[in-house]
Amino acid sequence: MQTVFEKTPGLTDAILHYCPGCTHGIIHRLVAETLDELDTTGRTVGVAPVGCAVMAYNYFACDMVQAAHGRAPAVATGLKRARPDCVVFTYQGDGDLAAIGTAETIHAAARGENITVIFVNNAIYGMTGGQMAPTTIPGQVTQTSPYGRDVSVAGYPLRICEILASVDGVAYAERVSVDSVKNVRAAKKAIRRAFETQLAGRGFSLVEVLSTCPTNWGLDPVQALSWLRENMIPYYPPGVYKDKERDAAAGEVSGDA
Ligand SMILES: Cc1ncc(C[n+]2csc(CCOP(=O)(O)OP(=O)(O)O)c2C)c(N)n1
Ligand code: SF4
Repeated sequence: MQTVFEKTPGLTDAILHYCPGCTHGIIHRLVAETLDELDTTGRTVGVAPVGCAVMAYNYFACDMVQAAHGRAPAVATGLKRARPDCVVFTYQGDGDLAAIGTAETIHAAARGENITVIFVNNAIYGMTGGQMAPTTIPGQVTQTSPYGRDVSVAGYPLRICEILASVDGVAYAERVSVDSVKNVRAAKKAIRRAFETQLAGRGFSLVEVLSTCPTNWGLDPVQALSWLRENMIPYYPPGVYKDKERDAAAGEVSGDA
């Protein structure tokens, strides 16, 4: 029988524990495939977060470390400084990166640490039961905002790519989505660009991936993709928010999406 599709060797044989329709699995695949294509899996160290991706250390076929809530960019900083020959990435949810880990994220970015951050934005705390996250969009119903997020009480969501684009140490920041084949392909391209940025020693790179949480959104997998498309994409527009190298080549100061 002819094989038409194979698991990338950058992922182990462990069976993913994610809920049906959760796009964490797609994002794992894109990261692992990219590391394989760049021939760097053997010298990569990934940092797993808390949250649903805590067990990422079981899935990536590279060395992995697990960091306490939000501390992944700080752990990655140590790893990269100790072993600059290694490719170092963090894989973090929005609760991990944009709530308790805000300081680690901003300061690693400000220092221009030569690491790559894969930021999975599903607008909710997934693992702990669907509480409101800093990325929960206005009006969105969660366990802790049962009448919808009220910005007069809970404040406004954080747009991480837009924030990081203003930080000088950031070399590359792009937002992508994995709601369609076309967008998955674009996400792969962005992830590759982020790792290439690190390999070229240009500094901090981040890819924000708009992702689903069908379980805590209370939707089936197909409805969850539609919800992402109709609600998250308008609030979090995909695009390249910063690419220092591209901007320098074009003679610009900084790029917009
Ligand atoms: C230091 C610390 N504080 C809090 C927690 C509890 N906790 C575990 S997962 C999680 C939320 C994770 O949400 P997110 O980062 O959005 O990831 P997702 O599960 O949605 O992929 C929290 C608060 C923890 N494990 N460690
Ligand atoms: S709870 Fe949400 S984010 Fe976590 S695995 Fe399930 S669908 Fe994915």
